[in-house]
Amino acid sequence: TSAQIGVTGLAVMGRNLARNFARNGYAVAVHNRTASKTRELMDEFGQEGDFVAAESAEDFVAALERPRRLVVMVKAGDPTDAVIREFAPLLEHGDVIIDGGNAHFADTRRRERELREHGIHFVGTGISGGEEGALHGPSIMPGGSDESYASLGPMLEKISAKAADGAPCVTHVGPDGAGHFVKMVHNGIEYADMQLIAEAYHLLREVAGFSPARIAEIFRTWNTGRLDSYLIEITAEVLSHVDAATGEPFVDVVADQAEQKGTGRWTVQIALELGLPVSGIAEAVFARSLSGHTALRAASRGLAGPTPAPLGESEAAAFADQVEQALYASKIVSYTQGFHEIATGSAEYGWNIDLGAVAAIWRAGCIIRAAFLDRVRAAYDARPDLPSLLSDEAFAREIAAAQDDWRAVLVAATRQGVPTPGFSAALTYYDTLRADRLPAALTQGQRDYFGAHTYRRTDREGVFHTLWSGDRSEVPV
Ligand code: NBP
Repeated sequence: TSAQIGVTGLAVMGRNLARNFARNGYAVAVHNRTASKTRELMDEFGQEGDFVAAESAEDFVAALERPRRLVVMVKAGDPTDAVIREFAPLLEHGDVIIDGGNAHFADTRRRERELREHGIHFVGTGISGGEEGALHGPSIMPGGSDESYASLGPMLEKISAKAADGAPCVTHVGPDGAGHFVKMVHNGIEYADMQLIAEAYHLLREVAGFSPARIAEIFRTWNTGRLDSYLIEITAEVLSHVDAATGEPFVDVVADQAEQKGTGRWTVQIALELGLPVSGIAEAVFARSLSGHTALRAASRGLAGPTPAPLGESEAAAFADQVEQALYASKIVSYTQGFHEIATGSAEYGWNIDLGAVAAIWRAGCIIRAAFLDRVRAAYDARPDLPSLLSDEAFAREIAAAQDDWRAVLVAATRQGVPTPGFSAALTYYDTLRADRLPAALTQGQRDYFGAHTYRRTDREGVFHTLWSGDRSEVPV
């Protein structure tokens, strides 16, 4: 038999992706370093479609029709390089290696360059949606050459999630590392979305004094409006879950130390390198990190501060509406920052990424899927050179309507001592951008004072320095 596509690496993601291809009518070659996993897949799911099991790399490659298409779904990092080293010598000019793991885009750029020298296309592909997405339709973010997308695109379109309008959630993001870069920012935005939702929950719990079950109902209501999204939906599920062992709300028996695998951190690291203020995403990464500093938290528990006093019933219900406004406004800011990072990465690396198309392929399949993304897409489709999502008239109008409540929520949070790093960072970003004058002028004065770092003036062209330790006259530089 000759298979149209092959998948090597048959842990949860690879196995489900292979089954997804097979269910869509493709003949799929399957391979795994440990061959017993290949046999398990055949035993359990072999009936689902046209699979070709291969135990050796040679058999795997021989099973593929040309140009060969090999999907690599192994642990990101060194394992990906090991697999490439194993397979590349067996491949021929025009063959395509698709890396569906969570690779760092800089690694993808290096691998693409090295393989291109041997005439092999390397397609670094972001895949979001977890196990379920891989099986039933993920959001797919492929990078790489136009030629590789011509051969691969139709297959990816078939297995991808479909948005409500039927559009497949896959687009050719751009050359080399573009797909993995966009997947990285997707995960950064995911961190921010999750943090903002967590803060909304915390406020409803501590300031409004609601139970997890009641908060679950509030999230269910929000999920029928403009916040309609997968993450809001699962939040309601998690909050309404009761622990079987204790009968307590599940959220009260889980250790409050959030972990992370690293893609959110990459988003912030790269943003720092590119000089980009992704403060909301950074606060989300920091919030997870701080939650895990248990010794520091224990040592700080006795520090002074208010004890939240829950509101009365009618005030609490009104407060919940304000929290919805704060959450929505903060979400707009997170996406503003994330898309700014994609636009900047695209310019830096010459990827020419279509931001509207990125928003469109996140509408289904992935973790941040949301009704909201239709709006983001519309904003960029109307104006591809939009300087920022906040410059979109519709979003600006919504924030204008939300901002009083957004501020009121932060006042209440501050007064009651409930931490809101995400909401606060978002509002600070917003107020910074809209300010006529910033105290950065003073910062420049200080820098010039201690380090002769010079400054520019508002009224004249040129660069200047004041002789601070002399007669304080100004000299042009
Ligand atoms: P894992 O990340 O747990 O990787 C396990 C697979 O890697 C196994 O098939 C294993 O083979 C193979 N492997 C390793 Br480890 N080292 C290898 C080597 N040196 N040579 C060949 N194969 C090697 O699997 P996963 O959770 O399915 O994720 C796969 C990729 O998809 C990762 O990059 C992940 O970041 C990404 N991803 C995961 C999700 C998710 O929700 N889990 C979502 C989106 C993307 P063995 O069986 O022989 O040990």
